[in-house]
Parts: sequence; C-alpha cells; structure tokens
Amino acid sequence: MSSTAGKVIKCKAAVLWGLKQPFSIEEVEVAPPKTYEARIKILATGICRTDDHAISGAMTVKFPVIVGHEAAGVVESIGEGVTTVKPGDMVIPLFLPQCGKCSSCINPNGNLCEKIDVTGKGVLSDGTTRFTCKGKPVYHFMNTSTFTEYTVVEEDSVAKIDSAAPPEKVCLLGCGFSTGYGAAMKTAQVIPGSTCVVFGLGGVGLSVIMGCKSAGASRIIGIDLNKDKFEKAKSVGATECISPKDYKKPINEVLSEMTNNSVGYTFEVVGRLETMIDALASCHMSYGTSVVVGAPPSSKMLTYDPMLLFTGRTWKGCVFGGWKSRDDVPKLVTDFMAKKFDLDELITHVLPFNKINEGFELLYKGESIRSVLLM
Ligand code: COD
Ligand code: ZN
Ligand code: ZN
Repeated sequence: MSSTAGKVIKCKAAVLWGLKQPFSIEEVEVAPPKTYEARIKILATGICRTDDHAISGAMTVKFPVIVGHEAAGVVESIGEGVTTVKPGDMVIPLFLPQCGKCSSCINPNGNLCEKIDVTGKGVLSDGTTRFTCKGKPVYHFMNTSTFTEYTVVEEDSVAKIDSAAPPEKVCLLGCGFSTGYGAAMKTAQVIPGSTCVVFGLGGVGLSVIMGCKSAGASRIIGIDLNKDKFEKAKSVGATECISPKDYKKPINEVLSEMTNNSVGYTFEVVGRLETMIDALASCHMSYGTSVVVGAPPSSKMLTYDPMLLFTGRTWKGCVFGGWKSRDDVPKLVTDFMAKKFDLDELITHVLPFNKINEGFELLYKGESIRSVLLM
C-alpha cells in the first residue's frame, strides 16, 4: 500500500474557474477513493477539442471544474470493493464507462454505457466530488478529470493496461485515436480491398485513415478544405487527397467517377450537417456504409432524401469508435505494443503540464494535431 492511501493528497491541478477563462494551476486536495473508486496518479494527458467545449460553453459543465479526459496513469490507491485494478497498475481513465449492467453494456453490439456523463453532472455516483480548492468543491468532468496530478474515477471508468506501455503515447487511446480507429475497425468493419473516403483530416480523421489501413482497405481518399492536411494524411495511409473546392460537381459525383462507383465506406469526421449528407451520398448506393464520427452541432436537424437509404446504404454513428471501453482499450494497447499502428504521427507537441494554456493555444491556432502534457 502506498503511504498516501486513505489520506487526502495535495497536488497541482489545472482548474477552470469559469467560462472562457484560462486554466489556473492551483494546489487542490484530492480525497481518497470511496467504495468502487480508484485514485490515479496521472502521468500524461492529451488535449482534445471536447475539453475546449467545456471552456467555450458548447458543452455544459459545472464550475469550478477540472477537465481533461484523455490520459494514462498509475493507480495510487483503491476504495472498498474494487477488484479489477490495484495500486501500481498502469491504467487509462475512460470517459465512456462500461458498467456491465446497463442496456448497452449487456448487448454485445452496444457500447454507449448509460453511466456516461453527457449532462455534465460533474460528480461521482454518490453525488459528491473528490476535489476541493481554496475550500470550494471542484467538479469532475466526463467521469475522468485528467488535468491534475491525481484524480479519482469509478472502477467502471478505468481500464487496466500493459504496465510496459508508454503513458505519453497510449494516453491517446483514451479518446481521439480510439474514436477514429474504431469507427473503421469496429463500427464500419471495413473489409480488405475496399475503397474508403474520410471527410475531415484532423487528428480523429487521421485515426480513421489508420483504421481503414489496418483493416486492409486498398484505396483511402482523404477530403479536407485545407490542403495543408494532405501530407500527414498520406503519411498515415491515405492513397490520395482532394479538396471539394477544386471541383464544380458535387463531391459524391467526383468520388463516384474517381473510383468507378465503388466507394464502400465513408466517414464524416468534421461534425457538420452538410458533410454528413455528402458522406452518406458518397458511399455506394447499394452496399455502401457511412459512419458519422463527428459530433453533430447541438439542436440542429437534418433534411435528406430518404431515397439515399432506400437503395441500400447503411448509415451509422459511433461514440468512442464503437469500442466497449473496459474490454477493448487494453486490447488496443496490446495492438499498439505489437506495432499494429503508430501514434507518433498524431503527437505533434509534448509540453510540461504547467504549460497547459500554451497547449490550448496550439489547438486554437490549428498548429497541433495532438498535444500531450507530461506531469
Ligand atoms: N469539408 C471537409 N473538411 C472540412 C470541412 C468541410 N466542409 N470543414 C472543416 N473541415 C476539416 C478541417 O479543415 C479540419 O482539418 C477537419 O475538418 C476537422 O479536424 P479538427 O482538427 O478540427 O478536429 P479533430 O479531428 O480533432 O476532431 C473533429 C471531430 C469532428 C471528430 C470532433 O470535434 C468530434 O466531434 N469528435 C467526436 C465526438 C466524440 O466522440 N466525443 C467524445 C469525447 S471527445
Ligand atoms: Zn475527446
Ligand atoms: Zn453500462
């Protein structure tokens, strides 16, 4: 048992005191884990756009809050009843829990565990937080809160992984990489020899390309309005890249001509209604599958020609790539250790934790794909 077990830990955390404010590095108190909880020493954490949604107000959270949801760390101590992780285990916190009991968890094809914190309740199951700062409770974020040296998560929101895995790389398996890679490997189940089209070549789109490549796609077409994205997309597996701006025709017609009408899979990784319809129309009218990966803008409706579906297309979406988080994240780590994919292409910046605001500046300027903060 560690010397800190059962005691409050004082450590550094990046606290957000309110909307649209910079992170403030503060000393916080992290309470010991209660029943079915684990306290984790975070070693590395990535910056994801969803963290910024909490800052900007695009996503509702309670303030003050500790955000961050893509990380790797080591279990420091566990609460009563915890059996699946122990102190010293290397782990990845999971913003998508796997409780094993809800309607999604008990079905082999479901992954959207009902315990996911989409409404921003910001507390653990007993309705309280484990963080305090300057005498005030500080709220949790997406069952994880990783922009801190120590966090507390519930047992169903943490996956034990290979102890030899490098935390500064596998932290990406906690969100961005798994989301994109799973969209191709798990949700679309791309078959070898097929043609895939990826709309949006940010970090998640690049991970979709890596998934299509791992699945054995023979042609992978990347689409972005920004041609600066093409070089990296090609280096992770795109066989060609195009910008819709270079064509007068609708993009589905362009793609049909380019591929002799053989697009098996399309992926929307932009998060816009127009590209969702473009992606649907671009997959083969009879056997094509289109996957919505980008989160749609809130309270917006789509209008589309149902003939697009009537002819045989499949339209799907996924959260976290469709992976069952506790079952699949350890396997993804094993695949990473076996060099089945490479995360270095996605990690453009590595910064010390106290430079978190610089990390977000890189995100806003579009200079980073993923920035990883080291504690
Ligand atoms: N056509 C083609 N490309 C476009 C268009 C367009 N009309 N508009 C923008 N783009 C390009 C941009 O130039 C950019 O290269 C890319 O689309 C978007 O990339 P990024 O870098 O902004 O973002 P990513 O890849 O990190 O993430 C994008 C998502 C849409 C996937 C992300 O915001 C999202 O919605 N994630 C999934 C939601 C989810 O699973 N959340 C759970 C926890 S995060
Ligand atoms: Zn994320
Ligand atoms: Zn569940």
